[in-house]
Amino acid sequence: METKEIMDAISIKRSLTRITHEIIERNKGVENIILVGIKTRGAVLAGYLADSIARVEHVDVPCYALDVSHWRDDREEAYPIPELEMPVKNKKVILVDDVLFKGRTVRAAMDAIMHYGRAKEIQLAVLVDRGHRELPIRADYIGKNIPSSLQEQIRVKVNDIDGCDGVYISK
Ligand code: 3GP
Ligand code: 5GP
Ligand code: MG
Repeated sequence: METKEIMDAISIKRSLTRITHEIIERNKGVENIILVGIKTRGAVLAGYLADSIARVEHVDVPCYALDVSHWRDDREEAYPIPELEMPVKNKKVILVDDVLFKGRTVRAAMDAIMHYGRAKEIQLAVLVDRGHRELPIRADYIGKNIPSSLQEQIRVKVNDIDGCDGVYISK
């Protein structure tokens, strides 16, 4: 199996810094914004974005980690609704995930957010968009577009879990 690095720690940092500025520009600041990262690695990336926003705007944006298993359409067993205090009512929710592929995880995440309340708006930030959508879903903020074949695998590593930051593709 051949593995190629497509983003190193510095390029991930630069992408997240750019996305930080895009979020601030589009929303004219960060008032009323909350970050919701999809577990597992999306939640770590949401934390990185929160740190980055704090550096630029000097505001601590609330950041939550969401497990969407209960709302997925491809799980045989039943998953309970996670006990999570996540006030989304009237908030601009920025969903964060590592890889956007078929779009089904984001669909599940949107259902999850609706469960916790009526958000004012939901926006989507992903580190990697690898294409192959099966649902009409697109990201508002993209670290890197990585056109991929269905046979390829993209591996996102984050320091807290994997000991380093990087994105790799293997075939
Ligand atoms: P994550 O939860 O940290 O995002 O789905 C479990 C893990 O497997 C995910 O980690 C994800 O990164 C990784 N993964 C790699 N390839 C795939 C894939 O094709 N589909 C899914 N659902 N996960 C994948
Ligand atoms: P989707 O539901 O859009 O097909 O997949 C999105 C979710 O599945 C993301 O949370 C991501 O973690 C995981 N995923 C899907 N494909 C890949 C992939 O090629 N690489 C990695 N790292 N994760 C993937
Ligand atoms: Mg993920």
